[in-house]
Amino acid sequence: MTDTSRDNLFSSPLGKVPAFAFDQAVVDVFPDMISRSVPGYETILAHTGELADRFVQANTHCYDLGCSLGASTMAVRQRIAGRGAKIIAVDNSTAMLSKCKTILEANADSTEVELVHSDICDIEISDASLVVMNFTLQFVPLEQRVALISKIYRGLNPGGCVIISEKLSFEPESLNQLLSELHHGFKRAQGYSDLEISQKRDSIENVLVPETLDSHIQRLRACGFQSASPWFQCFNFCSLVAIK
Ligand code: GEK
Repeated sequence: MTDTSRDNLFSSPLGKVPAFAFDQAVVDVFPDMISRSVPGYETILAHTGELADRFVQANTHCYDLGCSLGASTMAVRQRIAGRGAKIIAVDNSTAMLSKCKTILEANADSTEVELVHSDICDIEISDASLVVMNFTLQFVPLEQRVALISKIYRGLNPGGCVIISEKLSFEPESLNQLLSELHHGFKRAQGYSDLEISQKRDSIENVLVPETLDSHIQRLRACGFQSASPWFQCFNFCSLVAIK
């Protein structure tokens, strides 16, 4: 990895820390940022592929909602060759999508991938055997989350699967604090300084709004998913699977 792709966006004192945005500066360091910030990211990607292998049906649609640079799309694509399925990868950041296109073109594969520039709340979901939302729901305004999960439920074929990976919050606050400190310990071990950790936290506050595991499960059930469970958790990061 070259120095230019190392995430040092928050390494100097910024004075007033701006609200986090998925702009070109973030895109340029994104793979390094997400792998040093999200404990279990590689495991979640690998098992997104594993779940794709189990759930993706021939000639159906797979959705990668909040695809960023296409890491989840590629994890799925590697495991579903020859099924005639199509992956629809959606993101509302132009900078992300443009680099994602370059990366996907450099890693050509027989499975068709359609890149869509849109808010995931505005797209149609149909004939889906798999919907992946790896670390994206947390950026959707709280009041839009029920409608989004309901839309996913309606768009999935019976037996279809949604994967939702998220940062979690915890109750009571003392437990939230503990899990958050363990996460910060992980980031320190990955080479982030205390200044970087605290400025990133200020920047992402109010942009990334985490919920409790209970809230996720209850919403999934209320939207129709009777089968829903976390399959992975490390500190305050979790991945859930729900089946229609
Ligand atoms: C991965 N899944 O590497 N509509 C569309 N895109 C959105 C929206 C929205 N409403 N809100 C945020 N995004 C990826 C990682 S990153 C997670 C996902 C993170 C997009 C946003 O532009 C960004 O690309 C992505 O969701 C979240 O497996 O950075 O923590």
